[in-house]
Amino acid sequence: MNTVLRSTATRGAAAAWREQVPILARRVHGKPLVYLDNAATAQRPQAVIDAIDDFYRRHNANVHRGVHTLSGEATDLFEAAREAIRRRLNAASSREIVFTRGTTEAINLVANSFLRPRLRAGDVIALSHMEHHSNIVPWQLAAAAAGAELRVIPVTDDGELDLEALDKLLDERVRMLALVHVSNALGTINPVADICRLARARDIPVLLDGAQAMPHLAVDVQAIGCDFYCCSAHKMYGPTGSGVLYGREALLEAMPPWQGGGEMIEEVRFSGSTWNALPAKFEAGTPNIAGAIGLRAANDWLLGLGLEAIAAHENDLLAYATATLDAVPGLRLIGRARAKTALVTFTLAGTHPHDLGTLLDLEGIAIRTGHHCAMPLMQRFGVTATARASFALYNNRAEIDLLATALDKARRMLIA
Ligand code: C6P
Repeated sequence: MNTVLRSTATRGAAAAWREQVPILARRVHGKPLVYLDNAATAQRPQAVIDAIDDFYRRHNANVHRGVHTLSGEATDLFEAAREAIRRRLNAASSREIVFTRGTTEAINLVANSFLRPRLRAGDVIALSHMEHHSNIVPWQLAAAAAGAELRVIPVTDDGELDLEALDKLLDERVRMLALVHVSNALGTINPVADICRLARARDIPVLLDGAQAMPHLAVDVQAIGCDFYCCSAHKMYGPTGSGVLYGREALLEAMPPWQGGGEMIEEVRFSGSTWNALPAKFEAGTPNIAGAIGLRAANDWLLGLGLEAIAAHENDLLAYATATLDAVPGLRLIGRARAKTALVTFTLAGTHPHDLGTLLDLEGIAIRTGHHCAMPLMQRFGVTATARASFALYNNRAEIDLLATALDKARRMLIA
């Protein structure tokens, strides 16, 4: 199929995908909702809403605890969700899939349980200038406790990692490399498999923050060669408060628990306790059962639509948005990496991003404005805030046209 026919076909499919997401039929300030804040959280398809509804209506019970029928059903659904995510990530075993509250909790788990016991004064944790605060602060806390330091991989003017600098920076003092797979503020897709190869040759463990990768890309943790991979259900059309830590089994096995409570133990005596097998060792307390079931439904939905078809459509949206916004007078796009997901970050001369966001909201258009939980990156580009439009599989070119028109209108109003 030639490119024009292919992009027309994917646009047709995207129209059908959109109909499966009920909230997109909403109006805001009397205008049809144009939801372009998908990197903050994506909207849920009916399939996810139904899966959670069905769980609470028909199967709700605690997991791994009861001998009764409902508990067995809930446990089966919960563990089936784990297996679905194992398959999605191509992890070697479901023991390597730990359910968490999201990416943030997954990173904190690794910083506390894996790194802290190994970290000594003078050690180095390497991370990049494009990290989300969730992939900075937990390492900062661990470094402060041990007298270790952070070392930052620079980002180029186009918003790519400086790979030459990265190569030099990974020396024998580095105990951990923590890196974002896809930047939430730039859209940059980092060459994580190459970087993991480099790190592995130097025995440096790698954690990848996959929060913004999972809605858009196929992810194979074995092919990438990372030690840890983290993601959040709500960025991939699933519920909030649910996410995953993938960890290589040998590493998870050697790590102490980081939270104590029910389910993570094998035996408890006042003289001391022993730990449950993986992954229960890291899942203290009643887990977010409906969250895991919703995550599985979201993942099934994504795979059912087809990751390749989604990528084709989103690449079309990115190219269209870049060309359209480049034509808006005074607009500065930040981040022009060669490999990007469908996300544009920008400033508009003479306007503050928050004013833009407010005026766009009056047109029914939802974007995110501010520092995007990436303050160091904002500093790198000499801004305190930007506006960000992040696209999902259900967005379309017409919405990008509406965005450009609304930006132009806002610009005239704000600089008048
Ligand atoms: N970024 C954004 O608008 P949680 O909150 O744990 O689900 O995800 C945190 C997180 C970690 N890493 C990256 C790359 C992220 O993008 C996020 C969340 C949202 O960009 C909310 S700040």
